[in-house]
Amino acid sequence: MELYNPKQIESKWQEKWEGEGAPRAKDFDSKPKRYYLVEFPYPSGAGLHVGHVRSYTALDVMARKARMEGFNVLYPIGWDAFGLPTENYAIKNKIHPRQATEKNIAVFRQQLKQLGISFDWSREVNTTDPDYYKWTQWIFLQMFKHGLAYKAKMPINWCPSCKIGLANEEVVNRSTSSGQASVCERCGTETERREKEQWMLKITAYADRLLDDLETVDYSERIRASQVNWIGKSEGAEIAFKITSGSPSINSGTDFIEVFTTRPDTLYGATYVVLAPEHEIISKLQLKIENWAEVERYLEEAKKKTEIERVAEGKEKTGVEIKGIKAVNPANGEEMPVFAADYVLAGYGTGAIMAVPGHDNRDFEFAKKYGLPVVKVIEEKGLDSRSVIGNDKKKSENDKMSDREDVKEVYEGDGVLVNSGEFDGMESEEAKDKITKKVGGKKTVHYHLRDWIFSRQHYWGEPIPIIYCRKCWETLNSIRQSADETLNADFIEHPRRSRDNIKTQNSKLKEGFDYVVIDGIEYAVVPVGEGELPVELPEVESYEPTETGESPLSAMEEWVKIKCPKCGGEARRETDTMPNWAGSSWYYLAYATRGISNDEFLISKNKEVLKYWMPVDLYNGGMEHTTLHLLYSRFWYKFLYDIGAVPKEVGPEPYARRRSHGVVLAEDGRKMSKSYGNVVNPDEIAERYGADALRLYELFMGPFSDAIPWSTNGLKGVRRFLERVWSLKDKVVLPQGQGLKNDLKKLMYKTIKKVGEDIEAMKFNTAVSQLMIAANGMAVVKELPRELWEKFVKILAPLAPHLAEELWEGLENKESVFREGWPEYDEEALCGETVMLAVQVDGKLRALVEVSAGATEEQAVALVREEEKIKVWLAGKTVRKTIFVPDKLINFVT
Ligand code: ANZ
Ligand code: ZN
Repeated sequence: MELYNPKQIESKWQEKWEGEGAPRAKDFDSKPKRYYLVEFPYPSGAGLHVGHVRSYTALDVMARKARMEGFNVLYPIGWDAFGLPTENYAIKNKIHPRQATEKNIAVFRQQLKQLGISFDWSREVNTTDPDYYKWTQWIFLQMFKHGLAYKAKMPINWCPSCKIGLANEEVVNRSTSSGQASVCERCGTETERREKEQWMLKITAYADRLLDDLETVDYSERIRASQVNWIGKSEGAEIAFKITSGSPSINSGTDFIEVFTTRPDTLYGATYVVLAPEHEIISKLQLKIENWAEVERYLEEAKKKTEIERVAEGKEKTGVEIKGIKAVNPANGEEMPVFAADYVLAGYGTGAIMAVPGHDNRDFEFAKKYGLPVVKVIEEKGLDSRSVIGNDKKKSENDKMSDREDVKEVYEGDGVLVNSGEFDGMESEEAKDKITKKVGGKKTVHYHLRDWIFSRQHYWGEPIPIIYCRKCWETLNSIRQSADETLNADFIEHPRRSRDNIKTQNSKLKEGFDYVVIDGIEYAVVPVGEGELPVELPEVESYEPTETGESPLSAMEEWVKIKCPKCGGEARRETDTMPNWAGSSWYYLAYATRGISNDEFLISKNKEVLKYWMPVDLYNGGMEHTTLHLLYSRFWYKFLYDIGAVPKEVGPEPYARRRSHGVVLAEDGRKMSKSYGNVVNPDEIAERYGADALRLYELFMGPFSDAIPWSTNGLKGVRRFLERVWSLKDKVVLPQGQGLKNDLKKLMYKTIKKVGEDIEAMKFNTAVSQLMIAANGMAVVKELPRELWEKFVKILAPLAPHLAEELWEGLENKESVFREGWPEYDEEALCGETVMLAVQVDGKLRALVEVSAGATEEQAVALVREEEKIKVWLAGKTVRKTIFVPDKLINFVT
């Protein structure tokens, strides 16, 4: 008997699939299309991860099956190749990042081919290819022209050692002696926050549509919920609190703090006001502040923390009272203290809150620490106040002060108002509106979603195609001055509201007045002409960031200096590059338009081909990309749709269905990591056990969306299964004489049905186990009819393609098994199948009843209760519980 030799089999078939056998998607083919998409990898130096294998194999199974079913399948792959790790590697090893990238891609490509993933390699894309990023830059220019790209001063994470601005994703959280700290990913130094002019993309303009359109797509619930949370739509009101000051001589009486609250119904319970440390009004009121030195010290401290640290749950709240000023509660005229505290964030709402410690946990913690009063103003419906207050003695209604001291628990829900003047007895929902109205508040909606910081001070990214021109600025300046006067007036009125800031910025952009200040000199912002794209990355000597934190490109004087495309004057280039989220925001369109000349990628003719392929039928990727990448790419797609780069017929969403695979953990249950030394290398596994074994094991390891630890035993089990399948071929008899043996035939039908349905439902683990059941069934017969064996090989093919091809060829077939149709099964034959169900009453066997196999509990109960024998035993009794084991047993507990 010939032994199963995957190495030989696999390299043989991989070679065949390279040439004529290569799977190709055909634009405009008359067959129905299927577009399967996996997140393209970042070609890191570490090579392919077993996590990639899980996702890529799963969709490979679906793609291969769909081809057999007669679909024109697009299953492409490419490289998301810009990014910091490659840049760091290049700096360390003194090679060009492009060289490092090419080397890594070659390794990845080889690895993927060795796994037998049926990608259409003719459509490969690479985000670092100038022909590709030309279009990434083109999209940026369109956004700029539509007022969606603007420059603003933003707080960034600054590494004082590397002298570089880091994006949030480049900062890691680490525990230090002083608690959690944010440190630089490169060097481990604690980061600070700094303000820097950055390019921003206005994703918030799409917040509502990104939220509402989730209704029109099929995303798993986990993914949908995390998108909803990330967008964080929050409806509430803005309410103004007047500021008074102890020294009336300098009190102009016109200062207000505007707060954003989702709970205006709790206004009577506000006992202090909190400002974010960055709130502009603090410095504006400096003259009135009695403890300025102390306040300033606190503001400095707050700068060192990241937002994540600031809002971390359970972290001790800090703050400082701003002495010398008070805020007036507009509902009851009570004066209350004002604090600066970093649990209030500058970038959300108005950057100021009214604190209601009786009904908000964060405020409660803070109030306890600083000895501030806590007032209960909401009573849970249907409870008396005793249980809410958590105190044993019930207070008399008008004993408000002592009520304040006794509140020990926070009630965050809605309810009925108390201690709220004329609103007592009203329900929260109604009171929200009425109180807002009474105090002249304004109903508003805020989103947790922020605009996207789009600048990076790195080399290895797409250059932002913008030019700064001094001469254009001078020409425009005279017009600008008059326009600016009105804009400035607006700006002074709402200095702290970033949204207004943005509006100002944008109206400037639209009118062509946008400018930046570089080293104290103003320049007009001029977009690079579309015909000049791509703006290619220049060759630089060093990829290290500059001393000032500017991008390495800024040191390239010959590249930076350029003639202004508008006036021909001396101008300079933007030296920031795009984040590595840029190229991945539209790559699914690049695959679909791959057959088109690069000059037309997103313009003109391609519309038809996009109509043909889009939307993506199924997009699978990591749960960790659910918020950033998935949201960013939906945003870019919607924008392209709005400007007509994507045809209307495709609809406003790029992905019809989105799923996520669970992480593959190490055998020890921890995350795989070089530092733990527990990384499983897919190459080594494929070498030792075979690619088919690796594929099948990762499909079999557990439910697709669950995190699963690696198990070498599990892998060995799968390998033994493949060996068993291999040995079955020796029992095949051809041609077969009489009809198939009935039970074997049924088993095969059942297997075809289950494997097919499970693959579509992405239940790969149960599909594999059904194949195992079938193999066991075939192992016990002496002769295996060829017809049956053929069916088995076909349904095995998408999962273990190498072995299936070899077995198919062994049946003297000339063509690939993937040219075959997906086998059918006889539904009726399956329906006819019956089993004997053991029926118990109170645990005692009372009858054996024949029911159709796979009957549900409901069906079985209905049938069984009609049986005379059972009727007798159940007469006069009530069934309290039914225990049902499908196809085996039913037990009535009375
Ligand atoms: C008073 C109040 C009473 C609040 C109460 C809550 C409960 P979401 O739902 O996340 O939008 N808040 C507003 N701006 C903030 C900022 N910049 N930083 C930190 N917290 C801020 O949360 C809205 C609530 O979070 C607002 O409603 C405000 O506290 C706080 F019983 O106002 B609330
Ligand atoms: Zn110019």
